[in-house]
Amino acid sequence: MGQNVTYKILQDHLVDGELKQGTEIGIRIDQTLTQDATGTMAYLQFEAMGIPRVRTKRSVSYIDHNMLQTGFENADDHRFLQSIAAKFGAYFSRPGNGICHQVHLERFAVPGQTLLGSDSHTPTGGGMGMIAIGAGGLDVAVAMGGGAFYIPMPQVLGIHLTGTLQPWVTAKDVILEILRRLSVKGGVGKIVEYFGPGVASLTVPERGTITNMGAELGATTSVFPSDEQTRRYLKAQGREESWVELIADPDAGYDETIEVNLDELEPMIAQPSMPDRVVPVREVAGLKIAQACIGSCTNSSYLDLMHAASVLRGRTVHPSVSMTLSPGSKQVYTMISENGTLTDFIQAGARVLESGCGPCIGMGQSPPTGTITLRTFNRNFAGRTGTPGDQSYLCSPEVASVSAITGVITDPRDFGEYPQVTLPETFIVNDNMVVQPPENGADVEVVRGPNIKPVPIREDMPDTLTGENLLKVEDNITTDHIMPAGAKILPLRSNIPAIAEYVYFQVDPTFAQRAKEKGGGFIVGGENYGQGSSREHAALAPMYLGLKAVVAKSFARIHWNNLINFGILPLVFVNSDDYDRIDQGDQLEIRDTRQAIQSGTAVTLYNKTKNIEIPLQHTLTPRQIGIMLDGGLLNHIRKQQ
Ligand code: MIC
Ligand code: SF4
Repeated sequence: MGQNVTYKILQDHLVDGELKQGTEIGIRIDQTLTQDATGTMAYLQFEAMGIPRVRTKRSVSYIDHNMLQTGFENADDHRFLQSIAAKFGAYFSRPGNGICHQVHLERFAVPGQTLLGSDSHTPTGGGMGMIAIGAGGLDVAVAMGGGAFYIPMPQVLGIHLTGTLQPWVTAKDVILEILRRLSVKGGVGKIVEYFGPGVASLTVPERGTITNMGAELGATTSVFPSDEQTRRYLKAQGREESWVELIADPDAGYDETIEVNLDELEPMIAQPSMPDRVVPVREVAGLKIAQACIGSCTNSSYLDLMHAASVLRGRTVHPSVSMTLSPGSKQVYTMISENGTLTDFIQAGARVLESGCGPCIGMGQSPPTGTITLRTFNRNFAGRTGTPGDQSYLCSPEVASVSAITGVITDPRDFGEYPQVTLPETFIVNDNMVVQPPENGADVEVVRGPNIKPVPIREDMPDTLTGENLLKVEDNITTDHIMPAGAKILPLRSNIPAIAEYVYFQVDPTFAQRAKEKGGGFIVGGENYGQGSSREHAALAPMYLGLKAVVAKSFARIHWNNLINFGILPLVFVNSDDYDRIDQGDQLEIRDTRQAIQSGTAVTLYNKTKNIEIPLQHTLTPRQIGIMLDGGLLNHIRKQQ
């Protein structure tokens, strides 16, 4: 049988294992990306490994998240990242150059290659026919050092696209429809591959919107073929030489397929506070909004902004709405400025921000209390906007801009004729905001601000894990619950002792204090524990507070991996009902843990308070067992050296 695109790229990069489901594979990583909120840790970890220079084909360090600089912390981090990139041979994308995923797609993504990024939306690169995966900073540091990246061999879910998008229906609606059908855990353990006649009409930026938000399915990544559209986009970026054709063999199969007919789609919207609470826009039309934000790595491409601008042109944002615009990159910003479109935004009353993540990660622009905010972003997790009790809806730039004018959620098909916008023949290319590393960085001095603290490291795993169940949580807990972001907390990403004070802050503000007083302990969770961001701080900071194990019904991939990397044992219930047999505050114990995880998959949890035994299991591979025993990946690597 022929191969699909996923198998072709994985096969080409396989360095360990075989492409057999249920086993672990190691793949070679061609490119890495980091951003500033996860990058400081990633580079500190890379430094701790003692490797003199990155060994990838290309590593890029971006500044896009922590841009507010309300104190010295972010600015110090920027200087640190610039100097350490020079030292170790990484390209440095300066603040103002744009959001990592948008810029990477424009300037660095190469079909057929692999990309590992310390950001969960790295799969945006799948729009260019890459296997692009999000991971914790430590995994990215290992990949920068030339190490393989390990994943359980995923299933390939084929999404068969037919038809073409109708006026006012966009790529965002495609992925929202898929989220509606599959839910935020529908992609766990899978790579989503798009195929079929509907693929050809989608441009690379549109594909990027779809693969970007595939992260919200919990998928390992998503990928499109590399075809004539890909060639066209690369040519327009002045990079045609990077193009290779990469399409599934005619007789290729998929583990599972679903059908999406683009002709039948309509404008969709995700309701608060999960990206899969999707309904057609018309079902919620008429709700008053207070804010409309255009931007983020999902929807801030040239095409997105041109569509939004043609709605705004000659009109005024509704008096009760505040509208923001964050162009995805300097390239996009320059182009809408040169063709006059920026004026349309300014004249309409949009508040034009810099090129970066901005409101998407709660760095400013929190909406007013008790109001609806409409965002073209990918996540609407509770509190992410920075306003407690926020009502954040996710939609396309078309829906956001039309609604910004009317003041209520509006189906854009009621608005008038759809503005035709086509991909430009050539983009304005100027990489003057990307700093190339020197040939030899040995003499470069790394600049460290006072907020940059060393990475804490855990001891070897003890034989007995004992302590209190510090917290019991529900299904679909996100990393935003575990380790919130936003303007107050994000600047502390380089300082684990300081950021640890905010672990689970919005769920239970006493958590950090209790964890410290009790000398650490356990957390009990439901399904899909740790979905969302790749931030390893959601494992690293709890580790610092003494968290020993997380017992859940199931885990999200990146967080599960991050827990292992930092020596916190992730365990699942054999019988989900046993979730009810542990309460917060119960005293728990696992004996002979070292022996237990090495000799099989069964682990017994003793609930001392209730005097019962609860059967658990681990799904660690032999490689991961070694990491756990050594108290985490950094220790493990050091011991091996
Ligand atoms: C996010 O969208 O949540 C982030 C901020 O980009 C994160 C990374 C981070 O927490 O630094 C992500 O998606 O991985
Ligand atoms: Fe930035 Fe938002 Fe994209 Fe995360 S999802 S990389 S915060 S724009």
